[in-house]
Amino acid sequence: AFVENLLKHPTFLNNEYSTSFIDTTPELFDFKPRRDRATKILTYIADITVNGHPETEGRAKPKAEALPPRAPAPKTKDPAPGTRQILDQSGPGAVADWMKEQKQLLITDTTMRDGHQSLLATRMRSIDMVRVAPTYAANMPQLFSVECWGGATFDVAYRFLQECPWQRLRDIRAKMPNIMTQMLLRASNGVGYTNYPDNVVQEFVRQAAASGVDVFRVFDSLNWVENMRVAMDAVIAADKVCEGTICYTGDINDPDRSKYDLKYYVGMAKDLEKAGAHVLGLKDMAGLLKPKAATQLISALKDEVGLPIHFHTHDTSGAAIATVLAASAAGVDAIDAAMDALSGNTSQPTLGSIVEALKHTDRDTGLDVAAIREISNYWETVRAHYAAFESGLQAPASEVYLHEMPGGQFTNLKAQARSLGLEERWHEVAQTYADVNRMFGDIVKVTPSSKVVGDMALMMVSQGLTREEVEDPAVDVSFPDSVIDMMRGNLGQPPGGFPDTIVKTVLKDEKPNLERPGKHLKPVDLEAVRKELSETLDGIEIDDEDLNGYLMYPKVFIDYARRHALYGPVRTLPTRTFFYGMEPGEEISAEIDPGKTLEIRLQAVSETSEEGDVKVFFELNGQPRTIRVSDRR
Ligand code: BTN
Ligand code: 3PY
Ligand code: ZN
Repeated sequence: AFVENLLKHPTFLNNEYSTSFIDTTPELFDFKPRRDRATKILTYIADITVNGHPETEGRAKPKAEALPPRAPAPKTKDPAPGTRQILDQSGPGAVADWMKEQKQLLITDTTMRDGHQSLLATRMRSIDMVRVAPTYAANMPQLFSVECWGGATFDVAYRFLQECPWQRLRDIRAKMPNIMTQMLLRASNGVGYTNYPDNVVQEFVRQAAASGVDVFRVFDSLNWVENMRVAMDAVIAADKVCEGTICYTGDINDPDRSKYDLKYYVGMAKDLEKAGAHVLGLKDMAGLLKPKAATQLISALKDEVGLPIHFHTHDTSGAAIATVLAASAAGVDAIDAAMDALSGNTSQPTLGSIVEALKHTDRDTGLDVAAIREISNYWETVRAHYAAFESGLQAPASEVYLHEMPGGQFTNLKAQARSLGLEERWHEVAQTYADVNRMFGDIVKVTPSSKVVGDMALMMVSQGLTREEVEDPAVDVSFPDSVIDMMRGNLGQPPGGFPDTIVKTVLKDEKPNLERPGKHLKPVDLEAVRKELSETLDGIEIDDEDLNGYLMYPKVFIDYARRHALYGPVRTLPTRTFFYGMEPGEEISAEIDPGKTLEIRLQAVSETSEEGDVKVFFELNGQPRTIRVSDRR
């Protein structure tokens, strides 16, 4: 009866309905409105066209002449076999052996993960990646891996891009069948900011492997190997490549930073080898490893550890390429670089320039420089559409050796400082960040520990507090929640523990937990959570990917799922349309299923009615459609 009722409603007969319609005629919606996906997408476009996208409001706009990105043509329909075939046919141990046998420097392309995370606030949409994946497969089959998942991309996909991160992974995997995909996993912190129960971490790794991750770079934000085992074991059980990773901080040659000396790193590497890593990751998230230190560190690790070594750095200082070349000369097996157009500054060093530097040497990468230039030109046209998320960073800077902020955090913290009115005091924030690090006992700073240091630094600068004042028991300080949480031991322990002074100042009489946090977290009843979530979302089916998304980010996932029910598969829209809507007369297409494409033309936009509604007139595959949205401007 309700369906009839709805279908006879004059608004529906006119094909005019909108979100506000749902609000104003609730009696029709005691059952689920089953609007088709095309209508949902049109509703989204209409809404953005009229009201704008909250994420780009007030930000720089792409140039009107910025072209829709077109991927370079794949050179062959039949891509040469690559590392993925070694993994699938012979397993992760064979990948590690193969790495050690290679003379050439192996290269991971980070453009689809750390590149845009570090330069464009992680805002790159799946469509811009998936479109070029076949070109990677055909034209760059010698790549060791493509880092395209994990880190901050997981929650940003749901939270800001209204798309499913798992679908991104499956789509890239399907279109790039010969190159290993790689993800960044924060060990027990998953792809979140907190320690998850062991079975949540295990389930997440199982699903990531099933959906298409080949290489898992596993790190702990305090370099605590004890806290990495659950994640590492899960990767090993899934028969994927476990890259057990050291986070590099300080300077091995600075006597003032002797906590993080050569011996420390070699010791940690041996622990990771014993823990079952197939590959040793060396993650220099802030870009602090200097060329001479790279020579010493890589040589020592090669001598003392049997694993192939994979080096990751950031070019914040401008010196990263020198470090990469030193690491290469010292025998590092693989390194990370970003395609030229998304490289440099807080991102990875420049892939094409590394390949050129090694040409005609004994570590010649074998990558095709013409193919690199073509793909980089593609990324250049993609980047133009993300002007709203550019940081405005003008130049590399040696100040990174003072503050030691990770590349992925730098521009974020700068934006946070701006929003607190502290933009003009950025150098003070940088100095305070360094002071907080010392106050916390000189810790590794990488997600999530870096966020804790950043929260504390911003609080101190905005309240005008010095380290001495914070440590003075007579001064009453209200610490950020993240600081209290870390001092309680909820992210684990740094080497040597946190200093007593700061623990007592923050926790007063409360005793911290010095054991592995996961040891005290109850396993989650996965099927009970699935059922509950389904009920919250009006009975929709919750598959394993959804469940894992929810376990990482409950609120973010629910908001995403609710918007998805309203707006449909908006990931299929071109990036300009997604962020800015359409202009009258403009035509776009959106492939909502393989072979099922919507041709959408925006005809006109009406004036705002007295009720505050705007009519947006479309042609959908040649048929007129009108969508009404409320004007919230
Ligand atoms: C959000 O702010 O909710 C995340 C981004 C998705 C925004 C969509 S755009 C159309 C609609 N209007 C809003 O204000 N939010 C959603
Ligand atoms: C992340 O965890 O997202 C990082 O990029 C850390 O460097
Ligand atoms: Zn990084």
